[in-house]
Amino acid sequence: MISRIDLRGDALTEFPSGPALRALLPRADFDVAAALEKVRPICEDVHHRGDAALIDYAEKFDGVRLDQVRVPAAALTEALDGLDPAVREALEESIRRARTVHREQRRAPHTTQVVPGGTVTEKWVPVERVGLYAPGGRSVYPSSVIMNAVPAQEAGVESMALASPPQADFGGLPHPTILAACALLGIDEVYAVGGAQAVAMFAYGTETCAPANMVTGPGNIWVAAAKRYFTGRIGIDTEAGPTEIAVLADDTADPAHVASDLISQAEHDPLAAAVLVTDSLALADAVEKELAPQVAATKHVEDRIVPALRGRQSAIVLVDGLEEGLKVVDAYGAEHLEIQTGDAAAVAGRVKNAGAIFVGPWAPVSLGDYCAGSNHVLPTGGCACHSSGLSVQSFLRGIHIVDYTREALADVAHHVVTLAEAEDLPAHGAAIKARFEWKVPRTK
Ligand code: HSO
Ligand code: ZN
Repeated sequence: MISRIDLRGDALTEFPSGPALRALLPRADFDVAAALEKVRPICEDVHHRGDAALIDYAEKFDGVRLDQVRVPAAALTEALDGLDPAVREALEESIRRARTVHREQRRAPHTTQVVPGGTVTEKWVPVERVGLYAPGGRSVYPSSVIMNAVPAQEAGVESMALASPPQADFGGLPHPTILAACALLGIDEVYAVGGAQAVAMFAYGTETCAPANMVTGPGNIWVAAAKRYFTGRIGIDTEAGPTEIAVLADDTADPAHVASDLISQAEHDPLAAAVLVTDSLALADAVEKELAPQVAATKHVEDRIVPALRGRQSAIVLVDGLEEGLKVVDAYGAEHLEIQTGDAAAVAGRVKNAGAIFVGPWAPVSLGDYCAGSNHVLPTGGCACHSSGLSVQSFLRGIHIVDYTREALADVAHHVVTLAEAEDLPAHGAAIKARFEWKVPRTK
């Protein structure tokens, strides 16, 4: 069901590191660059034809002919009224916990006195308008609406709109649980638009949808490609690739729990990655034994879980000890990393690359997906070595405010002029000298 990669001493002469180690580890093919060429004409069509293009693409890709792309307010209220009360309660708890965590990520302005009379203040300003994307089809995740909206709201983003594909089964509206989540979060500007065309709608704006400064939210490869297409023009969160779970475990881990956690993320996508890194052959064998019956007992088996576990992106990686295990998980840089070892908190403290870390037996990834309070929009594909998950910070811009007195400028003027001359930019120096009767003041 799942392949093995043996990195133990008797299989290897020397433990690899850096790119050599990364090359040995499994990863799905997710070729955003190739998809880019396909989304370019769609994006440009939306640019030129606006809403008419969006309506045509809804017919072509989603099989519904819409009169308008904006979802009427009444549809949001209706969706909330029709929501299962238990689901409503759970979503509300998820929102509450996410708010508790994200509220504390807000940033206050900070002033540094560099010299007497010279200060630099960093103030934090929210992005003005954000477009959130929520996938439809296989992945209708109201939890992802929460994970995108809450940090934006806590950052103080004033204008927020959501796009999600029209569903033929629901009269051309986005899925009702997505609409209900919007209603719970106070998002009233919603569009029945999916895929790359939704990103283009936010990037360029159309007759009904004002352009946004930033687009966030998960999606398929077309959404990722459209985000890449517009990078530089708008802000994005990440180009979300297929989801990943890595578990670093030793012989103290419960194999049934490790297996169920691997399966839980394999459930998302046939390209989802499930990676177990362990120094215990007994645990590896026991987890593998657990997989078959647990897989057989769940849903989404043939279409997602089996291909995900069998795929080249999933494996059990055997190592000699925890030190090597840590090297492996750092080289892999998982979206989600569970630590199921003795003294898991200490081990977690040593991890350098992961989107989010789940410590010990009682913090499975599923908890983080819904109700830990943490964010589940996390870097995939190894991007955890340079990027973070979504947070309040993602929606803020830090702006430096430079404030110097005449004396403070005079004090440092000769250095500025010297550096300007060293860079052959005399006009830079002149901008200083002009303020001091064309001399370089020397106060010291
Ligand atoms: N594990 C997914 C998020 C998700 N899980 C949504 C369930 N619903 C990526 O972090
Ligand atoms: Zn999940």
